[in-house]
Amino acid sequence: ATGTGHSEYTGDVAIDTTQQADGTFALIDPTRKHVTKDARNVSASSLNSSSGTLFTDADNVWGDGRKFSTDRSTAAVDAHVNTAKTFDYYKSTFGRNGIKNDGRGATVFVHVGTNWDNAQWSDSCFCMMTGDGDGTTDPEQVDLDTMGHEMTHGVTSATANLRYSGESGGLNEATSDILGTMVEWYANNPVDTPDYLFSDQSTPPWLRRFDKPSLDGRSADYWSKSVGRLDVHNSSGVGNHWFYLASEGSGSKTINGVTYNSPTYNGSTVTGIGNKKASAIWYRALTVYMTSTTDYKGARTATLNAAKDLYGATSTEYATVAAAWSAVNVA
Ligand code: ASN
Ligand code: ZN
Ligand code: CA
Repeated sequence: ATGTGHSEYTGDVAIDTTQQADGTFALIDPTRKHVTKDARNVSASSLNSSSGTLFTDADNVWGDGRKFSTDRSTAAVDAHVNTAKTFDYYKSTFGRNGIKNDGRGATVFVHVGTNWDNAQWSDSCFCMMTGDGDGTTDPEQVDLDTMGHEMTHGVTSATANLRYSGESGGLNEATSDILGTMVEWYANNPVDTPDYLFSDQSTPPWLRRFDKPSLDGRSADYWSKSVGRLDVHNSSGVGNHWFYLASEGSGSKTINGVTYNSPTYNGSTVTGIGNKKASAIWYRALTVYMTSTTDYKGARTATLNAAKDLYGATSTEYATVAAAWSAVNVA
């Protein structure tokens, strides 16, 4: 069935639901197969896929469109439709049928924990878990790039399975930031304009950014031999910065009203190939060439191999991949 959702972040949206035997509608996506549940404030570490309660509704009109809503189904609208958008991005861009490419849908939890200002993916639960924000400035963690980020952790687990520590952990996080952001570019929603800012709706003005990751005060702009000792959400900066440079190039640029200024390690000027090509190269590298122990040097090789497959060894795309890695000090 198709319901109406009064979402928190993108206005009124169509929402795919399933009518049950008792006539009520449930947040079960009939084609993409994900199921959205209320975790009832149980913590992330205590949840499994049978925890919580399925959202049901009599008239198939959901939510009240407000942040920090007392209507618990409001965050569920965003989580449910943004998971659907992420599924559609993978299907239409890469022909990928869900997280494991087997059509299986995840369980999506909202209202996890108490004032839990976070979201995460769990392999063991095959779940996405989202918290309610910090209760003051950060609302529910169910916006599109966040849901794209978390679902992408599932895709990474099912493919390269990048180990979640050291440089491979930074690459795992960068993969989720990059492809999660590409879901936002795919959706191209005028209410959530595509950008190179991550978690800009749910952690305003943004949690991380791609043009100069160090602007968050923690992330690395460039590779160094100690980069793998940073938290994985900060060593990811090297990969995120590569993605920005490969997509948009170095220097200053205003895109959809946001001004970016991207520096290079070696003082070079990089000209971008656009984010569709840069992300297609990353996805092929992830799914064909990267392994659990790939480090930044290995990511350079993996993306060059992917660029060679997609565009040829003498292409502008191949040369740009190399130039962008050199510009983040991965030689
Ligand atoms: N939001 C974080 C992530 O997806 C949560 C975590 O680090 N477990 O990376
Ligand atoms: Zn992550
Ligand atoms: Ca964003």
